[in-house]
Amino acid sequence: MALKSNSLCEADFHKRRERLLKLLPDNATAIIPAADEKVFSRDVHYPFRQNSNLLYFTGLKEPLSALILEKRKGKSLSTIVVREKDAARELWQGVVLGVKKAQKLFHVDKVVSYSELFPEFQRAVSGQQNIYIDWNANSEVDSFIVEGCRDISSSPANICSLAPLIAGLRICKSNAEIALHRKACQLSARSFNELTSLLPEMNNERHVATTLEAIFYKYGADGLAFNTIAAFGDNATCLHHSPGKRTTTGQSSVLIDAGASFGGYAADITRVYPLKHSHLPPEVKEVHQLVLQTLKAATIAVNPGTTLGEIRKIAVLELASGLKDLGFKNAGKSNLQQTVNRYFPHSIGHFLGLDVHDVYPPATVDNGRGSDIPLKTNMIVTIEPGLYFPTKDDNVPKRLRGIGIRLEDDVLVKKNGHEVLTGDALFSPER
Ligand SMILES: [Mn+2]
Repeated sequence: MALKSNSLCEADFHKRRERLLKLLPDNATAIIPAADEKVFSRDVHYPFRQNSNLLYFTGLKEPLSALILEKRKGKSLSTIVVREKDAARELWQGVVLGVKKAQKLFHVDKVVSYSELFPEFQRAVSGQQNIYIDWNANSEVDSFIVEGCRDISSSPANICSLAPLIAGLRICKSNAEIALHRKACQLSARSFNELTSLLPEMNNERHVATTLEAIFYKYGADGLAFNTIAAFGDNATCLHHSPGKRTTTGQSSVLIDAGASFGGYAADITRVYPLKHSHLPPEVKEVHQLVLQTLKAATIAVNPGTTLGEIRKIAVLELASGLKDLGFKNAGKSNLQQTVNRYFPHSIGHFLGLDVHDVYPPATVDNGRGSDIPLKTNMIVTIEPGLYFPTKDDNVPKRLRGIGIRLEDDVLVKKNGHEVLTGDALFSPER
């Protein structure tokens, strides 16, 4: 059981809690629960993934824990809830922190055992005017709030979502977080490069995905940032293809979209490589070159003040002129840019952090992936243009049907520009 995110320490987590307390109005309580443990089958669980918000404010990786922050008449109170120690259970499930150790570790006012969770919630929300909940992390806590809060609170309380307040804190990264991201990106890039020399020996998509994951762990990853995508041939035209049994027979290329997490922070890289040969087939190479050129044009545009929406427009222009060269004609009423949107149906990128599709404050007009948020120094975004040509589409030149290319880097916004954190990941294999 590892408790803390690598180079972050309790002083960092304490500072974050203080910042959230400052954002809360007076006479308010905020509740951030641990994630649910998800059942795989009967008494077997999926690997536990902590609620990123609890991780952000405490570093706690255990299920059955929570953070409660209160402000009453100007005074603040911080409470951490942890599972009590139990030797018989710990024999099976591993050692937990326990109340006594948590009291020493955390700079909080109170530590309460999990068996006291609901009475503690009742006390914490009683008489408060505003109750802020981190919804959708824990179904038991959600239903407690929905069913119980109205009866418990002596005055009619406002129940609101904590998500916008927390997203505002998480979106710009501290130097310590950037160091962890950099490490996640570097080890992921190095793993991609190492994988390329093993591709000629691979049997099927799952073999490719798990081989890359093994290399992540060899270099010290603490997990996967998301489920690895490995797609042979025309499987790459499915954006989130799950690696399956497809073998290398008759396949010339693989699209891999994957990333390690390090210290809890995500990397997210996409590359397309030849499987057996040192070069992609010429028609795949044509599309690859266009997407690569688009990636470069879009990456250059990453600067403070610009938005992902504006960067996408640059990418669309680049792709539109490229499609013309590839032999696409204006289809009926739609112009080339509309044609681009058909074959590039996603955003140019997303914020990156503890979550691979990281949080961003709402109140944006696009209701999408935060594409109208002006980028600021120390935000991290992905840039990932792609083109996906279906196998059956008469508007696509025949030689290009069934080709899917996406290329993706992770980019740190800096005061005077940007830094490509995944720049070590080569676009062609080392063979
Ligand atoms: Mn991505």
